[in-house]
This record gives sequence, structure tokens and C-alpha cells, in this order.
Amino acid sequence: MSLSRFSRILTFRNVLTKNNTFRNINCNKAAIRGDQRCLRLLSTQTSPNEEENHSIIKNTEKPTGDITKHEFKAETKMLLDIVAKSLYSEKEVFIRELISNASDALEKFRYLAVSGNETAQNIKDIDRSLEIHILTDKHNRTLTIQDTGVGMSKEELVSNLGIIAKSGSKAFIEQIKEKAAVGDNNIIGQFGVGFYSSFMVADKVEVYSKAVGAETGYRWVSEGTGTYEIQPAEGVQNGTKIIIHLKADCREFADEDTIKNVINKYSNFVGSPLYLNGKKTNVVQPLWLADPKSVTFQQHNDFYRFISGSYDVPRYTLHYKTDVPISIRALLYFPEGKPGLFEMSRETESGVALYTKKILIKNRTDNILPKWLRFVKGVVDSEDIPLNLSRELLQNSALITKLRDVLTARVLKFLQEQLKKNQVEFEKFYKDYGLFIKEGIITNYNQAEKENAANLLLFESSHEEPNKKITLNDYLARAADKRTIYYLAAPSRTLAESSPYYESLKTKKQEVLFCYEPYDELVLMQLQQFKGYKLVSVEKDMREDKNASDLTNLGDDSLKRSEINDLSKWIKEKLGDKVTAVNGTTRLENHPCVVTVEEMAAARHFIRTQSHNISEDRRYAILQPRLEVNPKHPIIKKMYKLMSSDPVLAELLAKQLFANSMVGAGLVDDPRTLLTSMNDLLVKALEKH
Ligand code: FE6
Repeated sequence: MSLSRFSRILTFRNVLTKNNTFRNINCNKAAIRGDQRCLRLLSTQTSPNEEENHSIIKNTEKPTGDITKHEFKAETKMLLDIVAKSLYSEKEVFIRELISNASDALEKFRYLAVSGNETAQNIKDIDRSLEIHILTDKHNRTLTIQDTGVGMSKEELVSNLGIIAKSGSKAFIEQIKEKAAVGDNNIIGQFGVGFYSSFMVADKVEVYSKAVGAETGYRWVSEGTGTYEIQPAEGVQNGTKIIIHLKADCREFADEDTIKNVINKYSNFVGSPLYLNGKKTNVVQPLWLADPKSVTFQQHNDFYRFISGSYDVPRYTLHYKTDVPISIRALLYFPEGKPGLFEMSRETESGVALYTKKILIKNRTDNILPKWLRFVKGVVDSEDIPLNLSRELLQNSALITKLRDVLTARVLKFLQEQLKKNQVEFEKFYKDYGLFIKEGIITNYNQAEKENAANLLLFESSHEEPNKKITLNDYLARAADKRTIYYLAAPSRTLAESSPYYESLKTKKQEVLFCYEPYDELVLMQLQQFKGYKLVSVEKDMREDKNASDLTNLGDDSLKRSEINDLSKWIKEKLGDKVTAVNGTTRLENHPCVVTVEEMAAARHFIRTQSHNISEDRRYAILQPRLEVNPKHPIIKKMYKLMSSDPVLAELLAKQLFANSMVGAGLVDDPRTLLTSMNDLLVKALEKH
């Protein structure tokens, strides 16, 4: 494989995976979905009178007919025990879980009703009000939660509890156990599993449920030990009612104030009206539809925390509305917190939920923003997206592509505005999230989009104080040469400024961008050009500079042209296949020689990641280094003399200079390899003293 081919196949993905920091981590997807499920912000229907006492919880159910007794499957039983005993550090979260289930059930009903398919035609009571009710009863020590959602059939009452045990079986349970052990209490993401949490506080749970389209309702009851019972029941209302018979030491949950606090803590944004003892408790606000000017900081903070499931605040907020070329209401947040390993992983799903007219299509929708913007959290609502958008459509539709293009352009423009508005703040953002921008440039195939993202790149410059950062646009604004942007990769400012590759441009007072992160040079190499300017690494420029090897006018302090040719030929002979060529250059001042290769960024990346499993010969064959010597440098002039007077010393010197130059180019992963030959050289050089 040649270096140029290597540089072509170089993608950000292997950049990331070769570096230990960004190993893909297998996170349980359910883990992050936890609170998100509650994001059904939607129905704004309010009851006619907010103060009016409104309750649907009544004692209408009468069990009739045969009771069938079932035993939990062994795995279900295990899961139930874990959820009930060790998963959550806080008991109160069972309320969040049950509300979230109820909200899902309502959301499903709302979806059925508007999707207009056959089932919808048959729904009785299709315009039932979609509500969640909670009733506390201190006297009977019970807590009841009831919804008017899709409900469960007899089969579902049996199988819903088995779902996890069926799908993930033992491995899943092991995972849960581990998470529980480290106190990660947010892993239960599936419908129905959170239900088990009620057994943290209950010594008996009673469920009445009637599914859409079903004739009869059922009663399900269990003490959470080994068995449960199912029995048909009359008077069951559409939806699901769960009666928690509280353990004696959990009687606090039969208290209205306790429940109210818990609701405020976890379930602020539940999409359906939520009543506690007949009083409405949540005020539903689809924040993204509000007038941006009317939304307060506090509202944004609450909303952000809710949808992201994190505890920081947004650092930037983009509240965006448009109707052309597509209807979009978007509320996007850029987190204040630094990205964790989780965001770093390219396996991570998007943080953006997709809605149409306040109805959720999909949480964590991939493809509505490019992968590299996976750290952005928020909501996108578009009236133009059909409700029944299938999974395949979500991935391939022209509509989604349009949505994504418009949003991406808007996000990039927004970030550029932030950069212009307050560079100090933006630099903090760049420090934390700059890597994502770079990923965006490397992974994008569209040059225009690459360049859009490149507007956000920041670099130190040879023409600015250390630590002062400039953009590519800043560079262009004062560029004398209207074709080229020069950059130099180096580990630090000091090394950049004293780099042999930069010497001649420094003399010419040519501005050069300094990049210190290994990714920077890969990014600029991939970008290739910006606004019509070619991006040129000074190392590459040195290799390609034809004038540099024009050795006609050298002056007295230099080797003559013929001498240079003899010396070059001789060095090439001694170095053999380690170099492809040796020639003189006029671009060096204080350094005796440098090594150039075709694609320095790719070469360094290759050395960092691959060199250890390749033989030395092979390594040089791939790199194809060229040695450029400075005919004015005392060492080179001396070497020319030694060539005839002490060829052994001259050869040691040539090899050492070459090895040193390889280190200088950043192409040696362990500089200790130089030491033996260095000592041999010193022995020989010091012999006569
Ligand atoms: C969770 C009780 C089994 C619906 N509505 C509500 N909860 C639901 C479903 N679950 N599953 C579906 C669950 C229970 C049993 C599963 Br027993 F709440 N509110 Cl449609």
C-alpha cells in the first residue's frame, strides 16, 4: 500500500478507533431513553375550568368469572426482584415510571386515532379525553393511577411482563444487575418494565385494563412474589388503572403532597393532562411552538434538562422557525457540560426528537442532523412530515434529507454567529466540542458543507501572539497571496516556530497557521481548499517547491552545484532504500537537512497507528522519504570534505542526520532508537581528541 492510497482511505472512523480514547462503547440504549419517554409534551387541551375538580377514578370494576393463576417465568421473576429491590436508589421513581407508561399508552391512542387506519374506524369512544389521573387514599393506604390510553388485552397482561425476559433473557438481566450495582438507575427504557418498580413500595398491585377494540376488561393482581392472577371484570374503563396497595413503611406515597413533589420533580412535561386527586398538576407547554421571545431562561433550562436527561444547562440555544422550503419548528440546545465518552462514540444516537404537529414520531431520530452533531439536544417539529413515517422512510426520504440540509445549514450559521458575537465564549465551546466539528469536515463528502463547517475552525497563527486564535476567514482577509493558505502541524508553538519546514516562509513573512492537534492536519488535508484557496502544508510545499532546488545562484558560503550533486549521490548510495532521493535545497537556513514525504499528515498518522506491525524496510518503502540538504550549512560542507578524507565518519554522519530529520518530521515513534548510532558517531568524531 502506498502512502497516497493510505491517505485516501484515511477516514475519521479509523482516526477515532486507533486512538484509545474513542473506542466505541457499548452503552445500553435504554439507559438514555429513561426520562425521554416522558417527552410527550403535546396535548395542550386544557379542561374548561382549571380549578374545577375533575376525576375519572371510580369504583366501577367488578371481577366476574374464572380466575386463572399464572407463575412468573424464572427470568421474569429475577428481573422483578432486581427492579423491586436493587435497581433504584430512590423509591419515589416508581411514580415517574407509571406516569411514563400511562403517557405512552395515551400517545399510542392519540396516534391510532389520527392515523385513520382500520383500527381507528372501530375505536369506540374515539374522542374520549386523554388523561392521567392519580388518586391518593390514606385511609386504605393505596395509590391509584389511571389512564385512558390504549389499554392491554388479556394476552398483553400476560406477555407484557415477559417481554424483556423473552427478548434479552439472561444477558440483559446480568446487565441490569451490573448497572444496579453501580447505582445507575436510569436503564429501564421499555414499556412495561418500569411497571415492576411499583413492587418497591407495594405488597400488592392490582391492574384493571381494557384494550382498544376489546369487549371485556380484565383484572390482574399479584403480590410480586411468584405468581399472578387474571380474571375477567365488568365495568372496566377504557385504558389502564393500577392500584398500588402500599407497604406499611411506604405510606408516605398515599400522601398528596409527597406525590405532588415527585410529579414536579420528574414529570413536569408529561404530554397529557395529569390530575392529582381531581386537580390538574402539570401545565403542558410545547416550548418549541412558543414565541422565542416569550420563553424564559428557566423554561429553557427545565426543558433542556428534561429532554437531555442531564443536569447541566444549555450553553447555546437555537430556537428556529421557518416555513420555506419546509415547515420547521426547532428548539436545539448545545450542552454546557463537556462531552462524555458516550457522546464521543459514533454509535451514539442523535439527541433530537422528531415531532409532527406536537405528536411524537420518534425520539432520538438519526438523520435529521448529521452524525457529528450528535451532541445537540432538542426537538424538531415539522408539519410536512407524514405521521406514518416508517423506519425506512426516516432513513431515506427526500423530506428528511431536506429537513437535515436546512437544519444543518442553520446550525452552522448559528455557530458562526456565536463565534462572531463572542469569541471568548465560542473558544470554550470549541475546546469542548471542536473535535465534533473536525469530524464533520472529515466525514462529509460534500465540499460546500465541509467548507461551511470549516468556517468554525480556529488556529494559532505565526502572525499573532501565542494563544490568540484566528479563523480561516481572518487569514483570508489579510492574505497577500490570493491562492494559498499555509499551515504547519507541530506539537507546540515553540516547535512550530523553530521548524525547519517553516524557515523560509518565516523569512518571507508569510503567515502560517499553526496546528497542534494531530487531527487538525488531517482535517486540513481532507478539506483541501477553502473559498477557492488551496490549503497547503508547509512541509508539502517544501517537497514541491521547484525553485528550492534551483542551485544556480548559491553564493560563496555554499557548496557549488557540482559538489552538491556529488554529495547527494553519495548520501543516496549510503542510505540505500531508506530514501527515494537526496537533493539540495535553498529553503533551509539554520538546519542542515530535512525529510519530506508525500502526505505528511497521513504519514504521521500511519506511524502513530500502524508502524509497529510493519518491518523497517517496508516502512521506508511506504513513506518514500526524500532528504533535502542545505548546502550552506557547516555540517553539510564538512560532510562534503569528509566524503574523501574520512568516508567512515562521513557515512555515520549522513545516517545520523537522516535519522535526526526523521525525528524532526515526527516520523519516528520512539526517538530512543537513535541513541546507539549517535554514540557510535560520537566515538568516531572524538577519536582524534
Ligand atoms: C405496563 C401492568 C403489565 C399500557 N398502559 C399502561 N401500562 C402498560 C401498558 N404496560 N404495558 C402496556 C404494564 C402494566 C402489567 C405491563 Br400487569 F402497567 N398504563 Cl397500554
